[in-house]
Amino acid sequence: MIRVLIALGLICLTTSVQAQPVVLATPLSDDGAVVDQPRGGAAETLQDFPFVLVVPSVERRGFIEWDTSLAARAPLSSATLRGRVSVNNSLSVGTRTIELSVYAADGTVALDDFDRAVTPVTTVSYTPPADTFVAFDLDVLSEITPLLASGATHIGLRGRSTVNDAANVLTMVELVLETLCGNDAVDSPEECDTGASLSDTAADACRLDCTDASCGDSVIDTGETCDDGPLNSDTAADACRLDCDPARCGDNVVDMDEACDDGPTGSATCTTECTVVVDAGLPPADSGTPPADSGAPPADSGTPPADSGTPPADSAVSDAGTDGGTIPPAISDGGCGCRMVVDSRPNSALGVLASLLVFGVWARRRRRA
Ligand SMILES: [Ca+2]
Ligand SMILES: [Ca+2]
Ligand SMILES: [Ca+2]
Repeated sequence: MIRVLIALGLICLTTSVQAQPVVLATPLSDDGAVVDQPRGGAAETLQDFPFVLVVPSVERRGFIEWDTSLAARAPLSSATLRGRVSVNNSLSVGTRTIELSVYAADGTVALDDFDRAVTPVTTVSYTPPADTFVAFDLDVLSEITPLLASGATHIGLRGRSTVNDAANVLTMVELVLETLCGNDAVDSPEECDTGASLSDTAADACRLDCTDASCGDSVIDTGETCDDGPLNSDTAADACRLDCDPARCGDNVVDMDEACDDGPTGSATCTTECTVVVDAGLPPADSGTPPADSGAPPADSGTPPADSGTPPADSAVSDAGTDGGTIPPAISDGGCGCRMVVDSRPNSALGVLASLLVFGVWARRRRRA
């Protein structure tokens, strides 16, 4: 029985613990009053304090601006504007009524804030000297959420008197923004929440707006080859595609080094390798490569090559002066332009001797006769 009670107690304790919202820092950027004196036309001067006043000769509108950049992406769970409109001059001028509005600010109170477009939130009234201030505690979530969503990095409060009064001033004002994103518990409509480890730069991390890492968040996560965020495109050449895969042949976009791209199945004119199909009815383009050697020698025509008539150069001549005198002496041809041939055969010498002997016998017989 005791164990059952302890268990029930633990269950109640567990279910009663709720993750607390995270209060976002909203540091004061600037405050002051914009003065229109004389009234009409553009405002003329600035004052350091957020005075609020309207009389026939002058109007002062009070402004306070906060840096809300931390709320740029975090989905807000609450936005509260608290403060007072206090007397700066407690003259009895009847009931004073002040309009309170919010606006997308830039962090600096300037003359052009006098006529800046605003979103009215409420009006507050009080009656000095009996009252010295009127407090306000306003839920402004529905008013500032669209301003932040449109890109505002600062939020401003404007106080404007709607009836003639005496000087008032905005005091003790704070803008409190809270979010459930970052409290380490997944609250609807969050996709994830890892508390202090939320990140817009780490791969696969839960993002600062408590959404899951995804293709298109400018971080290459698991399963992604590329991610250029808003530059991902399924139509731009060489872009990271919307599925976080790189540009490729077959994605229907002609990218670098592709002659064409008609999708994954190609077409009659473009191959699946993204090259142009050659028309089969036309001769192939000259590839610049000579035909292959068949290996057969050219047929012999039977005609010897023509004699050019020019004897080959005598290599001995070109050696002149470099060959140390080893060239044999030339044989004289007696100026006949021919070359003498010495027949060294022994039969030729015997023939000559026999001829001389016959010639000698014939000559002797002729002298005797
Ligand atoms: Ca959360
Ligand atoms: Ca990604
Ligand atoms: Ca392509």
